[in-house]
Amino acid sequence: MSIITNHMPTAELQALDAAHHIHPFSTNADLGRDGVRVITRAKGVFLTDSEGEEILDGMAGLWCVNIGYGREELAEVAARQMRELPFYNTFFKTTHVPAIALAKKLAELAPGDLNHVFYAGGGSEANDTNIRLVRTYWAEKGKPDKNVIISRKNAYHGSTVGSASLGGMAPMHAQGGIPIPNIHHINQPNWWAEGGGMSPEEFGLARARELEEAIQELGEDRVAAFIAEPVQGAGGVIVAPDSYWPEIQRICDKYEILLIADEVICGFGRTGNWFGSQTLGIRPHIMTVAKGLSSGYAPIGASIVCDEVAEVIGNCEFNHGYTYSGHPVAAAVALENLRILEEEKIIEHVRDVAAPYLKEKWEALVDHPLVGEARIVGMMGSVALTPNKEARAKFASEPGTIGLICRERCFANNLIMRHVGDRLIISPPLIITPAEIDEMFVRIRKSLDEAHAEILRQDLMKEAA
Ligand code: PXG
Repeated sequence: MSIITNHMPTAELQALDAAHHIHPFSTNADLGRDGVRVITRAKGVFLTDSEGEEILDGMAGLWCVNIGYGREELAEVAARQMRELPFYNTFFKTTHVPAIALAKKLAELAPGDLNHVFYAGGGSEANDTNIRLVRTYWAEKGKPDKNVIISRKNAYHGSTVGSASLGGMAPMHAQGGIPIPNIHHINQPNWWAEGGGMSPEEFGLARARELEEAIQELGEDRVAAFIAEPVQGAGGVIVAPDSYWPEIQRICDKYEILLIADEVICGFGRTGNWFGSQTLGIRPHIMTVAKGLSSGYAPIGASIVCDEVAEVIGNCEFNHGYTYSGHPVAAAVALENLRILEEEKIIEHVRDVAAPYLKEKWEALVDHPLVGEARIVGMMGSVALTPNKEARAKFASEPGTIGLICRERCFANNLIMRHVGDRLIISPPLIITPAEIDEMFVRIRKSLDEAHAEILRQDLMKEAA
């Protein structure tokens, strides 16, 4: 068998990739146009590709490499755990030390009485668990019809059948026969795009009250849970107006609706606290976690569940579980990642150093001719691109055209920054230093200037009718 190494020519790797590798959320045409980028190694906040280019990773991998790349300790823990116990399951009255230790640590870190952990392989699986968990909870309490889960349009909760049904991404719902029944979507609190003539505060209240209206319409006895990301990530880093979350909390309390906070992106320091729920003042019954739980070094996710839900679920046999629930290597790696986050005071670094510095520079981007609003919470930010700031106008071009031009300039300048439609987003590793933030902004500003010149050259600086 031939061995594929980092030392093969890029073109050969690209050809093999094109021949055999199906990529998520990609068309062959997109991948083939100028070839995929082959990443070979990484250290700190920098990636290296097969051409030897050093790329500043403004997305922390995929919102996950919170402690940065290249931490030997995690490699060592993984190797040690593989030698000692590479696998054992957690079914059939069995457990192992990494699963126990990580569950105890998560119970300590999680707010309130979120003291119980059901493991999964990632965020999508954990959200699938949540669907079955909340429905089983209400069925056990004698309310089997209390099985509707309310979610939001433009939310992202994963790619499995269940989690994609929870998500509110229309292009995902257009494929593969989803959503599953009894998932109901309300509108998102995206003031910039959808706020019309309302103030952000009025709009936040109005959007939160859609939850109450939905509960009243569906019937209180039908609604099991509401799920939301504290800050919508993949939807474009949409930060709700301040009035939104207190009203959502009031409504969930009033109607006895289980609140699920999807912390897959917001968890483990991203917003300046251990969890986004703490930053936004939310009291969830269940939190979905993944990504930053292991800083992406091993695939692992979990549902962290409050005492009451865990007790009721424990009274029945919850017929649910994954081979890799609590995988010992992944759990050991996650535990070491949490040790580093805690002992190196990375969340304090975010709160006191990195996030305030990033915020100042990020919000100053509104002086750029392409940028309408700049929003940021902790280490996740977005800007809305617009041809007319005062009118909060959209571009006349196909949505995403302008965002893609900007992203391509970022890539060309060795900066990974994403676009979601005509929003640009960042979510760098939490360990980024002020000097690295300075370097990131040199690249951001250069990329935006080049994109602006290109947009003018193509005569695209035009408002939609
Ligand atoms: N919930 C949230 C809030 C997420 O962001 C998931 C669940 C699913 O997790 P897994 O581990 O199954 O992928 C996610 C994942 C993007 C992008 O384009 C975002 C995610 C995944 C892939 C792409 O921003 N988030």
